[in-house]
Amino acid sequence: MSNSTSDNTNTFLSDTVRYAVHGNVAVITLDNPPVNGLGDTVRAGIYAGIERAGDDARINAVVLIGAGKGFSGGADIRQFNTPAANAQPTLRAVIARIEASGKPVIAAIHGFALGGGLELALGCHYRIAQSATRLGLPEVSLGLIPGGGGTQRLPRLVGAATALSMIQGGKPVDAQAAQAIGLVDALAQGDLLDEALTFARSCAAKATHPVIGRRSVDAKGLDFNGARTHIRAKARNALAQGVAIDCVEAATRLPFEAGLDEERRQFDALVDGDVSKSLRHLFFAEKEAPRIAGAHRGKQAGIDIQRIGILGAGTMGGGIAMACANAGFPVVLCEREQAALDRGLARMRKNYEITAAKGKLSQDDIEQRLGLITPSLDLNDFADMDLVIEAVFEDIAVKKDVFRQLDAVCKWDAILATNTSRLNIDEIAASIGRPESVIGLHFFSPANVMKLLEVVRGAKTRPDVIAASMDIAQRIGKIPVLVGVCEGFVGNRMLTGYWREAGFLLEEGASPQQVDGALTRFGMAMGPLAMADLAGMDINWATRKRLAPTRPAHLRYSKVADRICERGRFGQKTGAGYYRYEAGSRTPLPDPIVDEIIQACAREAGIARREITDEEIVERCMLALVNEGAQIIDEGIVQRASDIDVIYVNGYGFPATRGGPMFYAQTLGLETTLKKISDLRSKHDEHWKPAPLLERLVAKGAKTF
Ligand code: T1G
Repeated sequence: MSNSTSDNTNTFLSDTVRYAVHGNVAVITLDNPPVNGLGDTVRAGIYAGIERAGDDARINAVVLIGAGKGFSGGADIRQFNTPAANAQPTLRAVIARIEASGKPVIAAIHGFALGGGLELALGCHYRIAQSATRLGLPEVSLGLIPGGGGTQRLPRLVGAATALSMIQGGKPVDAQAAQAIGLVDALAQGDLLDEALTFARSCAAKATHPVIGRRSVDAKGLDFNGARTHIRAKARNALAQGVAIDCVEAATRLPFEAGLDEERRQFDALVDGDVSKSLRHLFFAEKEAPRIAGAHRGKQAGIDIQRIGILGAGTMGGGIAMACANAGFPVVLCEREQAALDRGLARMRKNYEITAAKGKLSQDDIEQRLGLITPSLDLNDFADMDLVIEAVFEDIAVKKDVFRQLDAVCKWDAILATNTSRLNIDEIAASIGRPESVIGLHFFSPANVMKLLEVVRGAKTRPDVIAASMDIAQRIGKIPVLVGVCEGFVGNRMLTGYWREAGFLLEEGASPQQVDGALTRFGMAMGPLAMADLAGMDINWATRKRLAPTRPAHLRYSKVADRICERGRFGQKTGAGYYRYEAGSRTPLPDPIVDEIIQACAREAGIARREITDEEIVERCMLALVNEGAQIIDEGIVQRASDIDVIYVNGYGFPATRGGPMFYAQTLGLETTLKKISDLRSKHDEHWKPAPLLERLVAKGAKTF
């Protein structure tokens, strides 16, 4: 007979926590969708439930269980830096109340117990988990450490070495692994509540119940300083990793309560810091980015993409084919000639072999993935494709011709996508009879690695084509951001001002290595000039020449990049650009030839070179990004400001620890940002005309875009 029959005491302890009595066991249910975040009402409800069970003589055990898809996803991240986060009872107080309960409290875990959710479970006397459960302390990914006792309890339960690995790495373990290390006491095979009630009754029969806080820590063989040296300095969570090590070390030398105090002190410093605020901003921004504003949440009916065709087996086409194959999608990869196809296939195999050499892929994996890619020399093989992505030469005439051929070959409801990085999607769409089926899928090189995908909606692109494109992007492991048509879409459009300022700073006195050094010290993965060399300077040179007739004559223009290109120096691909490169090396080396070009341009422009500070380099390059970003938001090219942050962090090496260009401006303060831009306008020229949106926001005292 099921022993989970409830009697009539099923009541709400708070808006988000329910209480029920099953025979002699009280059941406290967390019911705070979507992930049972441990917000203030959840904490208050649990506390009240433990009190009530303690006062009820009928009760001799308590089960704590989560409603919905998991036990608890941890503290309510949205409440951090608000009064609610520290509203009583705090998580520490709730856990202390559980530990003080004379009646055993059993955490019944399904789905996930993460962050504070696992800390809550660690405060319980016992833990039972369903097999398909993830248990972990991922706080470092948010620039935090466990702040609910995890750095003190986990080492006492599973040993300091295992605890340090889980906390510093932030990776969850499954229930079987959790049981193996002693993190859970039992696994539930059937109905979790039923088995938890039975388990609770067996626990209640024991004379005493384990309280983790009373245990000592086994720190044998742990080298905390060694762990510190292994932190990758550029890692977005490097700061939090270091603090996590400090707190686990504190667990090995401080009394328990003092260890909790030290953890709290360190947590409070991190949660108030800009790094964690930036990472938490990105956590939500990356979840929001793939959503189409105003569209119904969840899986939408409509175009179901199963078969993908890719035209062009070059670097981009091959990378896109690998991304699709990596996600298990069959791909038809078409080229005009066998040699190009063979080169593409060989490049893909080589890329996979490199990954395999690092132990991340087996030979079988490689064959399985390459087996999903069907080479073709016949465009008619695209006849049944649900989605065709062209990645041919970046020239509008070539693209239009390709689309005319696809229009003739592909089934009527196929989505026809271009991988162009900046050509006008509307112009391409207008060249065929079904513009509503045309969309831009701007992958970033290497397409099998970079997560960002700019999904460019044309003026006539159908909503279901957009929805299907955003969906397939996620299914192949990308973070799609929906953008509108403009010169350079979002990422590349913002680069224009960024590179403009870099060029001006060179003429005014900085060297390429100083410009790049200042920005990499700021946190950029790569400086703008080294990035230009990597991307290939010829592409932007062609764009500047195409746009030259439209360039306002009264605005300053740096000729440095053009002069470098005129010498056939296109960057790494030619062995020289802003820097020179030894044969076979990608290391940028200062080149006196470029210094001479810069000095000649400065002389021509009548610029007296001067000492340039890193601070000026960072300010001008960053604010150029921000000002253009504000204009992009104002034009509706993006759905939301945070989409720009997602684009720059995931596609352009912007430091996640600063949250993206727009979040960085918010951290500076919009008023300060506007003042700095206005000052630059007075010093330089109309390039620095503040974006009207920024002026409007500051005028009304807004703190965010
Ligand atoms: N707080 C607030 N909102 C959260 C949240 C959280 N902890 N976790 C998820 N959400 C939102 C998410 O933004 C989305 O919202 C919705 O819930 C569904 O999420 C004190 C300090 C739990 C595995 O880092 O890993 O505890 O966009 O789509 O795929 O020591 O969410 O729908 O409006 O991801 O089923 C530590 C983060 C917090 C876990 C569920 N915890 N979350 O995945 O759903 S800090 C975490 C996740 C902490 C303590 C410390 C996943 C999930 P919306 P979803 P899912």
